[in-house]
Amino acid sequence: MSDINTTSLTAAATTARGLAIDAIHKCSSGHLGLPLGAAEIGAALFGQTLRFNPRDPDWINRDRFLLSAGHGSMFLYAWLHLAGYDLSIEDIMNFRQLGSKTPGHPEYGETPGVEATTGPLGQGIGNAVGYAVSGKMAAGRFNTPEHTIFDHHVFALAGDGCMQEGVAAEAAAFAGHSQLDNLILLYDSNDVTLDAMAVKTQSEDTAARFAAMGWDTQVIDGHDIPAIVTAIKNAKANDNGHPKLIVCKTEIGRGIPEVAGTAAGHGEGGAKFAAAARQGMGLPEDTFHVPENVREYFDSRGEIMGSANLEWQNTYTDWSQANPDLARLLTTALSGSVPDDLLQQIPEFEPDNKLATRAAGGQVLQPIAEAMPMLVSGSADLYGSTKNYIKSAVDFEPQNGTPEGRNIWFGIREHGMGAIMNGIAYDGMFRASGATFAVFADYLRPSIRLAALAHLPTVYIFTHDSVGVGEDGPTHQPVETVSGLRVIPGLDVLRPADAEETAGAFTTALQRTDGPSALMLTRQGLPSINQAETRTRREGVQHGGYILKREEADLEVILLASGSEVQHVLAAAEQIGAGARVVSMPCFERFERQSPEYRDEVLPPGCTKRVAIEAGVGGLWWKYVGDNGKVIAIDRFGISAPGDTVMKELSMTAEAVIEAVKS
Ligand SMILES: Cc1ncc(C[n+]2csc(CCOP(=O)(O)OP(=O)(O)O)c2C)c(N)n1
Repeated sequence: MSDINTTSLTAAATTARGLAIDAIHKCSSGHLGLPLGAAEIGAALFGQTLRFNPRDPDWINRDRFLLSAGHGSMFLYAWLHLAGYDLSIEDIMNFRQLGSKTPGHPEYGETPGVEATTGPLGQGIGNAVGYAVSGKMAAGRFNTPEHTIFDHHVFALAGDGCMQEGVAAEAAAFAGHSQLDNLILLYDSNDVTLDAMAVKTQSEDTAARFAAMGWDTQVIDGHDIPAIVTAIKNAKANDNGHPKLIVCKTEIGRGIPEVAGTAAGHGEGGAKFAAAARQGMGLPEDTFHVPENVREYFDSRGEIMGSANLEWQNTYTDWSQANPDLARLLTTALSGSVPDDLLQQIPEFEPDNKLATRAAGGQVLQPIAEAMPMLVSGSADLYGSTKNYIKSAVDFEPQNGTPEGRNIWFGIREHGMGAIMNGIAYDGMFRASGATFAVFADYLRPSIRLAALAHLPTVYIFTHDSVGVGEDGPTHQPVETVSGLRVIPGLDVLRPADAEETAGAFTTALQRTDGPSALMLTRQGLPSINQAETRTRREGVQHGGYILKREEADLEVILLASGSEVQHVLAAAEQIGAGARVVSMPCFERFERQSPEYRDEVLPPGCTKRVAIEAGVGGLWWKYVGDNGKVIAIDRFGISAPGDTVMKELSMTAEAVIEAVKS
C-alpha cells in the first residue's frame, strides 16, 4: 500500500467533485450523481492505476478507459483535465456549450482521451468488449516471444443503467466465453437510477450473474481509495482467462447531503445546493479551482507515464527492427489506408452466373481478406447463410489459443455484435465487419446509429434482404429495413443488383474510412446484368446510382431500381422501347454525394416520367421519381410462401413496371 499517496488522491477526488459541481451549476444541466459518487474511483484510476500518456493520447499500448455511463460526462472531463490531457479549465467552464470540447455526453473525436461516444446506456460496455477483442487480436498478431508490444488493459465504468441493458449482457457473455481477461469493468453500484431507487426495478445479484458468465468478481467500498487501487491491481495482474468485474459500492451524489444516496442526486438537482456543498467539502470560494498540490501530483504522474511510454517506445523500436514485416503491417493498419486496387483484386464472375448476392459476397470477401489482412469478419450464428467466413483465417478464440483469428463467432447476440464491432473500430487497428439477416438489423440499430455518429468504418453484411426470403414468412421478410437504414445519417446502404455490383459494393464499403456501410444482399439467385460492362457495374456502385442501360432514342421514361428489382426494370425497358433508360440505384447516400451535374446527367430534370420499383416500403423513392412519377413498393408485411410466389404476389415484376409506365 505504501506507493499509494492517499492524501493527494483524496484531494484530487475533492477537486474533481468541485469541478463537476461548478460546471453543472454554471450551465444548469448535466448529471452530478456519478461524478460525485465515483470521485474516488476516478482518483484510483487516473491518479494511480491507469497507464496512459496525456501527451500521447493515441499511444497504442495505453490502457483504454471508457465511461459507459456517459451521462456522467463531467466525471471524465474532470479527470482528463486533472490528468493533463489537452482539456483546459476553460473547456470545463464551457461544459455543454456550442462547439466546446466538453459536449453533453462524451463524443469520440471531440475530446482527447475520450475513447468512445457514450450515453445510450450499455453501449460502452459492448464497446469495451470490442476494445478488449482488439487488444487480444493485436497481442496475438504482433507480440513475439522476444517483445511485448501490446499488454494493455481495457477499463469501463458503468452504472446500474448500463448493467440493466440487454446489450451489456450480450457483450458480457461473449467476453466471458472468449476469456477476455484484459477487460476490467468497474460497476458504480449506488442503488439509484434516474426515476427511483434501483430496488424499484432490480433485485438480481449482479456479481453472481457475471460470475455465472465466467467473470472474476470482487465487491468493494467504492469510496476507499486503497481498496479500489488494490482491486484494480489484482485485476490487472491476473491473466487467468476471466474478465474482471469490480463492484464498487458507492453513494450517489456524495458531497451534497441534501440529495446524496437518493434519486434526486442523479441529475443536476443537487446543483442548487452548490454553495453549501462546496463549503462542506472544504473547497475555496474560487470556482473551477485546482489546488497546487493536486497539479503537482498529476505533474509527477505525468513524468512517470512519460517514462513508461518511452520505455515502451524502445521496445517498439527493437521489435520493429527485428520484425520489419509486422511493423509495416501495424503501421499500415494504424494509418487506416486501404489498397487502391482492391476492386482489381476480385476476379470477374462468369457472365451467365445466377448467384445470390450473398453468395457473390462470400466469394468477393476472400480476395479482399487477402488484400486487407486486418479485416475481421463476424457473424451472429449465421455464417452458413450470410456466407462471410474468411476461409484462409482461423476463428477468433482466445479460449482455444487463437486470439489472432479473424472470424468472430458472436453467437446469437446481434446487439452485442454491433457494440463490439464499434469497439474494435474505435481502437483503430482492425476493420470490423459483421453479419446477420437483414430483418434483424434492427436488433443492432442503436450501435449502427452510434457508428454513424462517431464516423466508424464498420461494415454490416445483411443478407436475406427482402420478401424474396420466401418460406420463412413475414417475420423473416424485411420490408421496412432497407429504407429504415437509409434514414440513419452517415450510413451508406448498398443494395447491389448482381455479382459484379456486389464486388463494387464490398470494395466501396471497405474503401470508405469515415463512416459505416451496410451491404444488403439477397438470399435468392439473381441474373447477371450482362447488358452493361462489368466495369460499368462495379464502378457504378461507387457513384451510388448510374445509367445501366441508356435509351436508344429520345429519352421518354426513366426506370429506377436497386438490388433484386433491377432485373425487372431491365426486362420492362426491353418491352417499353428505345426511349427507356434504366438507372441502377445501389446506394442513395453515395448518389447524393455526387456533383449536381452528375446527378442531373443520370436523372435529367427534364424527364419527369419515372417509375421506381423496390421490394420494400417505397417512401424514400419519391425524391427520385418526383410528383409525376410512380413507385411500385411493398408497403405492408410479407407472406409465408416460396420467394418467387411472394415477389409476384406483391407486384415485384416487369409487368407491374410496364403497367405503371403505361398508366
Ligand atoms: C438506452 C438509454 N436509456 C435511457 C437513458 C436515460 N438515462 C440516462 S441515465 C439513466 C439512469 C441510469 O442509472 P444509473 O446507471 O444507475 O446512473 P446513476 O443514477 O448512478 O448516475 C437513464 C434512464 C439513456 N441514457 N440510455
